[in-house]
Amino acid sequence: MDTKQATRLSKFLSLHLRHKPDAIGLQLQEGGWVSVADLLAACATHGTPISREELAEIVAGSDKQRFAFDETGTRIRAQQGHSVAVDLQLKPATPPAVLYHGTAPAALPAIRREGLQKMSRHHVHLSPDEETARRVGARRGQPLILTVDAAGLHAAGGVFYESGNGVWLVEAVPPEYLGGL
Ligand code: HQG
Repeated sequence: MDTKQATRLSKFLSLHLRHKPDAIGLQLQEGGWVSVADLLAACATHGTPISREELAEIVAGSDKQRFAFDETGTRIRAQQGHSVAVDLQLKPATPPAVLYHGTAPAALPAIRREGLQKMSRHHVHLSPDEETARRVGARRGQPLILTVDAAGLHAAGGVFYESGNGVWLVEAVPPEYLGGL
């Protein structure tokens, strides 16, 4: 499979495993899982046939490890980024002292006022390093990188989760924990 095709299929999977499972007749189970067999059947029925081998290649090759199989290999889920109601059953974890968030300069006035909000997702997404944050922010043009005093927010009761692919998740980041504003 070439990169272009892998990206196209990965986007199709992201759309349905995070946002619109019902559009291809799927329902996410607890933890966000769907059966691999059901997923492949649904993809085929909806004009995007994917073989098991291609699916394995996409999961293994995803630059951000967007998807994961369960331990039996019979179920799959998106590791983060959902907008549908789903309990990923992640365990709270202690974050590194500093995390990063890449955003667009246009969002800055609102972020100064309200801090980082989860917007349409379940959590605010934070990156473990500046480079990753830069890539996230660059999706919206010239990126602006904010630092997050994760240790401070954690000490103040902020609950952090690690998504399994290095993305840190938190309900919100009040402005006083942000640097680079
Ligand atoms: C901004 C992708 C105004 C926030 C990425 C961001 C990531 C505010 C946008 C993952 C705000 C939300 C998540 C406020 C936050 N006022 N704007 N108070 N608070 N924002 O896409 O973090 O490729 O929901 O800065 O790589 O950009 O899909 O979040 O710009 O890991 O796997 O509102 O999605 O991963 O945008 O990206 P998003 P994000 P995938």
